[in-house]
Amino acid sequence: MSEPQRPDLRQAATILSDASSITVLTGAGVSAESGVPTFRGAGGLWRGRRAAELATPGAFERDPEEVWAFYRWRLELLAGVEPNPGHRALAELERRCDGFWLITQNVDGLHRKAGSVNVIEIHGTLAESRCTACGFRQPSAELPEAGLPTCPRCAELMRPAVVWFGEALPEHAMAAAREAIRRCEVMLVVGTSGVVEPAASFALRARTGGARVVEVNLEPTPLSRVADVSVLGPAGEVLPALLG
Ligand code: BJW
Ligand code: ZN
Repeated sequence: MSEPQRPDLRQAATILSDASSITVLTGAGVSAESGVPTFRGAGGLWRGRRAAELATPGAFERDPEEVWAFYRWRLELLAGVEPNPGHRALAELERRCDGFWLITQNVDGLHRKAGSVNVIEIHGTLAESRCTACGFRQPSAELPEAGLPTCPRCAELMRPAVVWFGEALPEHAMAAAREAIRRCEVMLVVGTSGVVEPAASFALRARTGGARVVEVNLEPTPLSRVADVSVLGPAGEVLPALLG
């Protein structure tokens, strides 16, 4: 891309370089170029099912075997993927910026793997599982490869330590996200469809608090109306170009 010529990219780069505090909100799109399927795009299907349909307490209650098969598939997939230039650009942005927070809806751990430090995982993490009864947490890598995993403490069913629809987000993560939104001069929103609450409201909240908003996505989203500038393009190309 010959981005320096693109006015949207130039404007976004200026907004970011003028800011002394930046909060980033990422979604599945930032990991798409690492080979991680998104939820709502063409690749968001598993055995003909929408990924978001399986990420629900109802699906787990009805058919825990199927939901665990879906998550085991994702864990296997994640074992073989690496951060892409978009993740690495965000880690570099953190190194350049005095105040920096990265709020992610992703559960894939790729931001930390890329070197980001101040990461707030509002939808939990696939790296851990927790007991449905006593809350005991265990690295997902230690789960048996087949069968329904049970708790080493109380023998009840384990589940992935992620946040499903209708479940509350972890309070410590929400508190950290609120603080990050309150303190930022600029919010950079990357690769999210902007339809899942509460994250879908973060950009508006930042804007109402006086922050400028930059969006990076392949296509316009409901958040584009809130953004000062939307840069259309793949995060793995746009984010490195934004840093210059
Ligand atoms: C690229 C790209 C490239 C592609 N470069 N871009 C208010 C109003 C209406 C409803 C609600 C409301 N408040 C709460 C709700 C209900 C619900 C909700 O929001 N529903 C809506 C869908 C209508 N929210 C909840 O239930 C949340 N809980 C809650 O609010 O609880 C309240 C409560 C309080 C007290 C007690 C009890 C309850 C929980 C939401 C949990 C979401 N969980 C999931 C699964 C996580 C685990 C897992 O991964 O398995 O999170 S669902 C799924 O969606 C996942 C994602 O993090 C999340 C967001 O998806 P994301 O990241 O935006 O991905 P996509 O695929 O949608 O979009 C990808 C984007 O990238 C696209 O725009 C592409 O164009 C772009 N892209 N390639 C740049 N290369
Ligand atoms: Zn237990």
